Amino acid sequence: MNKVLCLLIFCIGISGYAKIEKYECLNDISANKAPGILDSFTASDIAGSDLELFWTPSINSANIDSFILYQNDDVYGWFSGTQTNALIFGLTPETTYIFRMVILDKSGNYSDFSDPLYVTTTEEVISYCTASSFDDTFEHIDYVGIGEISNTSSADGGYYDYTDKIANLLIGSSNTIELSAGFANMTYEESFGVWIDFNQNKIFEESEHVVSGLALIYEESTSYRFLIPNTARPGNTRMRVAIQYEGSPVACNSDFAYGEVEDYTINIIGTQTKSASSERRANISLQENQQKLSVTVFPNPADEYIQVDFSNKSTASYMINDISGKTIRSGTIEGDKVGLESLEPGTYFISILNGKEKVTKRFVKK
Ligand SMILES: [Ca+2]
Ligand SMILES: [Ca+2]
Repeated sequence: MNKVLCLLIFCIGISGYAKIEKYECLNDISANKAPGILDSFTASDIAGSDLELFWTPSINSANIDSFILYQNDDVYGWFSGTQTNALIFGLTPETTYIFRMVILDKSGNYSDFSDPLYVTTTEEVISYCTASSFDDTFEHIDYVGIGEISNTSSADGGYYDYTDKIANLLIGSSNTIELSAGFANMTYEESFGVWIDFNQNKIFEESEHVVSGLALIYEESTSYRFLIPNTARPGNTRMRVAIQYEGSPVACNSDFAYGEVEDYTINIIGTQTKSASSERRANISLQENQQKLSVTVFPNPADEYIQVDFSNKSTASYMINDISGKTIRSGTIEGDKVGLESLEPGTYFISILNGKEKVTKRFVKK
């Protein structure tokens, strides 16, 4: 069985019969020239509907053409030979998924499957935890200043939702937040805490605890500096500010005695970039780094069209395939939009070709 036919069956892989064929086919190929599998294959940031995968090939990446990622029995996507991570989204909460990888080397050989990686998504977190003091009459947050936010307030009843107040901050930037405490009569020793949900999973992890300090100056703001990490997800992000009398505040405490909690919004601007430990991908702008043809498709999920933003503005063509590999539509990109009329709701792959290079992105049609 030749490789093209093998791959076709490999991609179809829907019926039980086809799965058997796929297995035999890949073993036949890999028995001839197996280019190696993975040294590591891990998942992190596992949430209710998304997670991130990281992998390390066991052969020199210079010899790898593509990684083909499987989610259960379906092709999730093709990734360039230099890529080592991917954000997987649209998952069902509390469900176990099996991820496997196949490597296509630059000689056209397909590896066998990698060892399976079993990942169980968590319970979906619908909303942020509550936090509120029992009594804010003695002390309260009376000023929060960061970016465009400059909010003076009184005692708000233990908690107040100021998420309509938005500060635009650049990813990777160092920032200053100014906080001050207000008191009814006399001053007390208070502690501030600030959390920003950088990975937007609706959980304030300790790694997102950006400010922890005493509020010592009555009715004068105190400045604290913190960094927006390169791994933060772009977009509107919840920031929680708390003040507490005696002891350090925690992000989720709806029953502490004295103090106040306020929530705000930080709009993180920019693209997630490669950090020292990992390279992360934005959930809607699947930009493949280290490729000459850099492509971003959005919105995702899409409705009437997807906008294609690519680095090389020369004439480019496109091809849309469904999850089975069947070509649904192809043509030349006019402007920067590709219409999705008549496409049934579901998952598709769009390939952008500029004559020399090809980049494939996964998207969802609503
Ligand atoms: Ca207040
Ligand atoms: Ca978080």
